[in-house]
Amino acid sequence: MHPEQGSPFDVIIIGAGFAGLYGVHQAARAGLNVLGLEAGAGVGGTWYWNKYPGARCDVESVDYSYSFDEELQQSWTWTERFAAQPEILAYIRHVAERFDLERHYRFGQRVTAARFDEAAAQWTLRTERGDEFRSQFVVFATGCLSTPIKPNIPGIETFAGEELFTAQWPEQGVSFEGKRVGVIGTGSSGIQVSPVIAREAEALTVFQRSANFSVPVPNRPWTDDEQSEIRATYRQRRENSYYAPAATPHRSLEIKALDLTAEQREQAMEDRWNGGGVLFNKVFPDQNSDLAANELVREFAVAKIRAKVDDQSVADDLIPYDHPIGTKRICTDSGYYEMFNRPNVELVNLRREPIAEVTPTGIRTAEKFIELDTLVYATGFDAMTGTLLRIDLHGANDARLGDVWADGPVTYLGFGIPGFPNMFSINSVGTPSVMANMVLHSEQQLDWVLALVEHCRANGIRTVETREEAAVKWTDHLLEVAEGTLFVKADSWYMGANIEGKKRVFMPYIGGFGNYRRYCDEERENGYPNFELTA
Ligand code: NA7
Repeated sequence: MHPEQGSPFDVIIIGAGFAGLYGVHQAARAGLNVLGLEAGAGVGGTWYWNKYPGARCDVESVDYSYSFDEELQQSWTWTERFAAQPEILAYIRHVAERFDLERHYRFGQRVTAARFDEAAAQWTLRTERGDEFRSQFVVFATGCLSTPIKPNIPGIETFAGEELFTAQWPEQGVSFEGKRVGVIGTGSSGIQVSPVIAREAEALTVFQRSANFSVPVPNRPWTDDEQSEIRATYRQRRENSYYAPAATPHRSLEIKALDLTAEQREQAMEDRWNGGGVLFNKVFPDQNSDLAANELVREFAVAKIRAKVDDQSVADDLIPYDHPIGTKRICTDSGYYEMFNRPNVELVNLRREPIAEVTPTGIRTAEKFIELDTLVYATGFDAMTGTLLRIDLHGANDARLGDVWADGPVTYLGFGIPGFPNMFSINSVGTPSVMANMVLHSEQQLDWVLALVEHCRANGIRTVETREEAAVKWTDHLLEVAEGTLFVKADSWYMGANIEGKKRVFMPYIGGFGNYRRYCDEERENGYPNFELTA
């Protein structure tokens, strides 16, 4: 038991990823008695858990980093344009050390239950270890993609070889030399890890249920001149990002796809393809809302896949036919399609040849048996709601979050859930987090929440709770915005479609980070009219 457990904290922030760490830093700076709780043994969040070889961010390093401290951003040097996981984790550790943040945290403390006591206006959190912590406010900075899922395949528990999850990669790393490896899953994680395994393993079999689009990452070291230029113009770069659609300086072209000539379109797509996935997903302003515009982009990407793969029957299997391009997140790879030209790599199209069973020594499909020493699960996450719903979370009147959200998640601006006073969820359902640069998004989220906490403390307010009608209206609005796009046409994790029995509803706010931020600003500037503040 820690000595602090007895006395309540002003605020407990759960998670030591980009969001949680920033929140703890700003709360401590504001003089709040803050505690951080983290399930992992160290800081890093997503980048702590997803240590698989090949893991790399698709947002440029100089954007995917904190902006709140000019000295920090001037003194840190990103070596590569698109940072790999080890460098991002080193950066997060550097930030934790620089601002002495670990002293506020208890690590290895997974929160399993949370309950609001109305009489005391206090939250009690219980962890897996059985420890309890109390606070007036609680902030869930627990990540959008932080609950990995293991597929439900017959016989999977009988596999006697090595089992690995990309989202829980062993600290000490793994050797694939001389091994026969199977990778299940072809989203961002499977597409990044497979080429690395292929280079080392005796044989690699990729089990693909749905094909995805992937754009090669145009990674390279930053030159000294670029480093100087970035440092000189960093403030401006951030200004250009704070109200931008994806919280980076990059925007789509202003002219609609069909208003350009064929040559102009081709050139635009080529330029954006060469800029990486997060540029290619927004070449034209109408790309994600108009099927004809989308089809042009799709055809371009299909031609790229065909040009990379020698065997056109394999290329046929690698081309997605089930969703408009971009409505599932476009992946970022280093040699994924080319990998299928190697003699030691095989693609199994599970749509044509489903897995019949996993046995102790391999996988039997409808057509053959594949012997395996190692099975890698890159099978995704119970996205956005999964982590909160796995906590036994009770708000006012003992309401359980699982019941309140039985018909789908309802939030006001993502932060507030009606019936759950003094509780804030970060980068949640109803925010553009997963569509934007998560680091700037996290800064915005925590700044907003901590300003509200400060407002409460300055005005003697004991409880703050979002109004139900505001949450319903916001949730209707985000669905309405989504309905105007092609995103609702895909069976994506944005829609909850990757989890059996999960309510199918579009979860992120797709109207852009800048617009979302303006709604948040307005709420704050107007004195929080959509929250019930009780003295
Ligand atoms: P994703 O993108 O959810 O990918 C998971 C993959 O695993 C996807 O190809 C799934 O196919 C596949 N999957 C899941 N269950 C099964 C079963 N039972 N059998 C075969 N294949 C299966 O997760 P990632 O970790 O790659 O990426 C998540 C995000 O992280 C990404 O969007 C970026 O934002 C960063 P499906 O498509 O469901 O048919």
